[in-house]
Amino acid sequence: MIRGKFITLEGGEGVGKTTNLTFLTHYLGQHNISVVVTREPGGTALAEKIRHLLLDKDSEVISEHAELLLIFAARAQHIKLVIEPALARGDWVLCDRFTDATYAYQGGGRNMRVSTIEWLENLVQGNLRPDLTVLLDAPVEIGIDRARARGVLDRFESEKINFFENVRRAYLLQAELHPERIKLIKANQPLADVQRALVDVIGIFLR
Ligand code: Z5A
Repeated sequence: MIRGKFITLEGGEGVGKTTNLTFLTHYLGQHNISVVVTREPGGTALAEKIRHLLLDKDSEVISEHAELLLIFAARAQHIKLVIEPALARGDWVLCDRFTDATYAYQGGGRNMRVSTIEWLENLVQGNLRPDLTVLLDAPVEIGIDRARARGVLDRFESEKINFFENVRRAYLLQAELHPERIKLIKANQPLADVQRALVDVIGIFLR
């Protein structure tokens, strides 16, 4: 059995990850590829409970270490129950955010040490890394406006603009550090253009 591909979508608030994940799922379906669509934090019953704790705006103050460890606890569960079994049976996994989000939000946004994140990444993931990561990038105001248009903001979305600028910077640094894996697509262009770029990037795996 040929192992499936592990593809992640990343980017700040409202850049269009969910919209493009749906598009990509249909596109791969047309190529007869069996796809598991999932997200982080989340993807299993326990990990979804952790997601709820992390996004709850009315919770007690969550310490930065607690936040980081909860994210990796959810990830450990997600990898074991969903991601690894799917890849092993030959399915492709499309995941809305993964560990690049931890480098961006906890590393960039919360200013946590990169070496701590790396240590947890190695512990929880072993050798597992995405085969491809699409980074949707747009000026933070654009994404925030799109997210706010949706209504109630969660615990992350309630952060100040400076936080999101730091998140974006950390994402761009990840792309610079991993140019083979991370492909950047400008998200502040018409959706049809974003999706054309997405098809180009994914095409490498379909040949
Ligand atoms: N988090 C973390 O801190 N550390 C971690 O390791 C991980 C996560 C994994 C939950 O993520 C939170 O978890 C996240 C970081 C933290 N923080 N926040 N916030 P999430 O992925 O569930 O939440 P999100 O980033 O807020 O996703 P989102 O707001 O749903 O955005 P999106 O999926 O990127 O966008 P969308 O829903 O596809 O699009 C938003 C709107 O824009 C929608 O109306 C679209 O129709 C529209 N859109 C999309 N593309 C376009 C273009 N090109 N033009 C015009 N309009 C567009």
